[in-house]
Amino acid sequence: MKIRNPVLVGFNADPSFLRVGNDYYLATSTFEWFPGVQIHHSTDLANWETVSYVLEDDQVLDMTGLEGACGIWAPNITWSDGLFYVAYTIVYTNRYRYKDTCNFVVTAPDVRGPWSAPVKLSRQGFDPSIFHDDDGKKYMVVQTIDHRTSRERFTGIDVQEYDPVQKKLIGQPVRVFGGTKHGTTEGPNIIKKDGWYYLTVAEGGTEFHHRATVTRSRSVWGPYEESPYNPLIISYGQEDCQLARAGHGQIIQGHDGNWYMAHLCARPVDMCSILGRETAIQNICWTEDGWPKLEANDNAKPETAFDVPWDVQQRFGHSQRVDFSHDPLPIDYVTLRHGMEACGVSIDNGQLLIRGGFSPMSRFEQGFIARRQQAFDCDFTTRMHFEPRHLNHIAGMMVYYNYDNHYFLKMILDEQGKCLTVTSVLNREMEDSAPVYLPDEAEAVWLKAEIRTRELQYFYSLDGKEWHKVGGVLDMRNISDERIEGNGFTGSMLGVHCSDCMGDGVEARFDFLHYDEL
Ligand code: 6LW
Repeated sequence: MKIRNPVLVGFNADPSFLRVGNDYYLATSTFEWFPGVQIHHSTDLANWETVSYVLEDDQVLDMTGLEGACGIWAPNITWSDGLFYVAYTIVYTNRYRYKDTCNFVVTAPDVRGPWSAPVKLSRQGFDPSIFHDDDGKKYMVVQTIDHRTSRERFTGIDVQEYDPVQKKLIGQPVRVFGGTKHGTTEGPNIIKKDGWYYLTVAEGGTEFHHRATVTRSRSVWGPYEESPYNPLIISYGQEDCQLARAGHGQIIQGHDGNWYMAHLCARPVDMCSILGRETAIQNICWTEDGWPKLEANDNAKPETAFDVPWDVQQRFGHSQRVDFSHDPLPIDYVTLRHGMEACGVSIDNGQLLIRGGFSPMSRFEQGFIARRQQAFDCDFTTRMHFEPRHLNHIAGMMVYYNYDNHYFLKMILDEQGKCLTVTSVLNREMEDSAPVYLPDEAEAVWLKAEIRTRELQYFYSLDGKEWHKVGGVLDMRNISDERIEGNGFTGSMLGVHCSDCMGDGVEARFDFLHYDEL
């Protein structure tokens, strides 16, 4: 049976891949979004469901004031002796040569938790993974960085023993692999097969030159030699390649005995990854001389489908209507840097209630809740109850990349009355559309974002039937990794927001959120 890629669509980057029995897991990065570390589960490799987040407590994951694209990077999930291990990095500062990072590991008998208190591993580098050797020893494998301008910025992969009883790293870190000429060596993970330790890394940077490189050694301590078949996967330079940016992968053996790799990819529109970095799976075979390779072709080109030897019905689409009068909030909805409660978001009397926070350009107190855009063509609709008493009471709907890049359909009270306007923020440049005035008696207003690949048009309605445009057509390509200044690691998010820039306690209520893929 053929399974279509990507298997995780929309912002779902840096996959770590695990099988336990007949269950498959993927862990993906969450950056500044809360809760941290998303766990996806499948039994057939085709249909994946978000089953949990690892870091759900504000005390355990403190991202107060962190810049966009900081926070949780590249988690790694493994399993040993009845326990799941998740290693992850919190990136506090990411200012090119200097990075302030901290690497942690947590464990749990079930991916749904409860997870142990985080164990601090190290503060050098990022993308830690845990390797469980068959002699019972455990190791942290991590990428490293160098702040000297005379050196490569990413300096290679270190291995250090981890003692699960003392819950700390022991001995000294050993540099086991310096990376290849392609540089930006990151995302390391080790598997053991036929007496070889195979170290897979991402190289070339997560943009269009991204690739996966595989190496091996007879000892966990290296030295690791490069595969003659490298790269293991690469999109760059491939003809008619539907999955760009392929790299950052992990190989596992399926319950059928076949081998599979999950890896990062993107489907850019005019070189703009609007849906962010996604996750795909490829079939892996082993050469006679013991190297893993893509089964489908000799060019290491990512394929848009892979094979499994079992029957499967792949489900597509993520349309979802949440009616707060009877539905719980789905796991897909996330908040910025803090949990819902700290963000002033709650379900109250059958409505979603957002207590106003700081403006959407702040890194603090965001009265905002959002979900991923997971299809190029979709509508996002809500009905909002909001009574602005001031210009600085603001609420509405956002198509959001980060604080410096978003399109906000917002309601305010200006000198002439209650109105809707669209504010475009593109790399901090702000522009407002002409206000559209609402009748004073309008008690609720429907808001809609219509997204058609490159184009976004906002609408409002007073009855949910007759729709009127607000502002002009907006360019969705601006909501992408490539167009935003600085690191672009997330993707387009759709949500509802309330700002209280007076500080007098204004709030907005929403009856439903309807995300509808076409
Ligand atoms: C991540 C690194 C990477 O930590 O990008 O694509 C970084 N690979 O491994 C942020 O996602």
